[in-house]
Amino acid sequence: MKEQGAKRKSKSLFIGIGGGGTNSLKNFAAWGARDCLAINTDRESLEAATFCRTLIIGSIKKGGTKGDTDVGRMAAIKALARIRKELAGYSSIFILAGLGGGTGSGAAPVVLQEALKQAQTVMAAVTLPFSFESQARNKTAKDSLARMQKLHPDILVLSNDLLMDLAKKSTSKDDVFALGDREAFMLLNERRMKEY
Ligand SMILES: Nc1nc2c(ncn2[C@@H]2O[C@H](COP(=O)(O)OP(=O)(O)OP(=O)(O)O)[C@@H](O)[C@H]2O)c(=O)[nH]1
Ligand SMILES: [Mg+2]
Repeated sequence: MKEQGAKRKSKSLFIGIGGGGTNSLKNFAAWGARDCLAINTDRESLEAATFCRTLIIGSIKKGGTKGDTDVGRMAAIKALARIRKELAGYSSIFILAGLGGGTGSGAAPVVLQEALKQAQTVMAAVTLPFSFESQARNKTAKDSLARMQKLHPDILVLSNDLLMDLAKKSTSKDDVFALGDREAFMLLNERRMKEY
């Protein structure tokens, strides 16, 4: 049985985790996502996220985890009570993260596990790193995705390489990311429609 939690006006919560996840969330908010929450270990990045609610996890003074998944995961586990409070009362929860760094890759599986306890509909949309990014980042992303898929089958996986292929040659990196965000936004909304 799912927990009911506090009643909220909007039923869907969009969560961006880490730097990439927060950037995607910014696009989602601009396109009309109402309840948005950014979770990060990086204070500066969160301070700039004025378009949404924010939740700092961990105790890093400056910057993020610098690619350390264990630090990202532990930060989320220690913040679980606060995360639970933020997620309470939503029937749909959508999680966004760019996998490959330490915060998104470490914290997203923890947040996903909590979301599955609270909401009827849960979906995640994640990006895999470009192949020109380091092997370590690609492995981090693969491991994190495997962890998430073990918890839940409904994970939308976008490949940054493929997005780059689909984009026009002159397109900037931000526009390539926006292309993926748009795709994820459409698919997640389709899922929300099915709830009614
Ligand atoms: N979709 C999307 N992906 C991004 C963006 N920025 C970075 N990424 C991808 O996401 C991966 C993870 O990067 P970040 O999100 O910055 O990492 P983080 O989760 O904040 O982790 P740490 O900074 O290491 O603690 C990168 O390797 C990129 O492939 C973005 O704006 N949008
Ligand atoms: Mg970061």
